[in-house]
Amino acid sequence: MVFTDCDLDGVGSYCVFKWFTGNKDIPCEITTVNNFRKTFTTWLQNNKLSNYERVFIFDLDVHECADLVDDSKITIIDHHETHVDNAKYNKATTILKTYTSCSKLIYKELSKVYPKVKLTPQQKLLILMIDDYDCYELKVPHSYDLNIVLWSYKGKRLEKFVRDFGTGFYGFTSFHQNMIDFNYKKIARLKRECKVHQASIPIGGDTYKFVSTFADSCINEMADYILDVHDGDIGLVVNVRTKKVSFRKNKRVKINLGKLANRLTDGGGHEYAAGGMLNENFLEFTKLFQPID
Ligand SMILES: [Mn+2]
Repeated sequence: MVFTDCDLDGVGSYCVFKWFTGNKDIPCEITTVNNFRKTFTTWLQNNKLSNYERVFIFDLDVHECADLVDDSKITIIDHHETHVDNAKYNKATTILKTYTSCSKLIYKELSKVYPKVKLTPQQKLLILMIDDYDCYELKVPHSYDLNIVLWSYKGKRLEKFVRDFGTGFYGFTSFHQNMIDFNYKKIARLKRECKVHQASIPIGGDTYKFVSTFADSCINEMADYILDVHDGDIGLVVNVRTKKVSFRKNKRVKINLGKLANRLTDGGGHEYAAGGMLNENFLEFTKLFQPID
């Protein structure tokens, strides 16, 4: 049984794991860090750990659920720095390393365990694309579009991704291309219509230019856009629908967004991408912002 993150790196981790183990039908549930406790306890109501040879958890910082997952039946593989720093497990088997993606970490680790398994160029390309997207380098062609395709699926995302890319990346079909084109049009509209606010905030001896906007989709794109157009240091995207705040930054800025998101919004994440909740503390913080014409 596999539990994995619902994002591109999470579904990719599942694919890579299947390639190495050769198991075709491994049951899998996708979830998120925030929903993991609920997903796992719901699953436990109808399942027993003892009925499974092994249960894997990929690409999820579950250190706050150690009471649930610290079991000798469980293997946890993750690349998030916050997980590496805070992990306290006694019984579970773990591979926790700060890495650009969990998919690549699984590839590196399982290559050692299964030296006879040789992946195809298309499988390796898929890992490369997912890794490139998860660390948001965006140097590998189409890694960005691959993520759009995943999030454009309506329901059964994991199953559809495995159907389309479960043997590696062989290019996009016209069906995928339509999803990608539709997304670019939507982003162009959101950029035209968005309102931006800004504030200069001193943190630890330096002053940072914060820019913020509202959006309930295309969060990365909108953050990049406002950072770029208004030469911001730190970009915030507020999603009023989900009551979440996303943090992104200009590459030149040396500040850990995971820690900042934790302080401002009870959240967390990576150095370069983080998120949290739209809480009282954050609402107070937004009073420092002024609209940009
Ligand atoms: Mn990841």
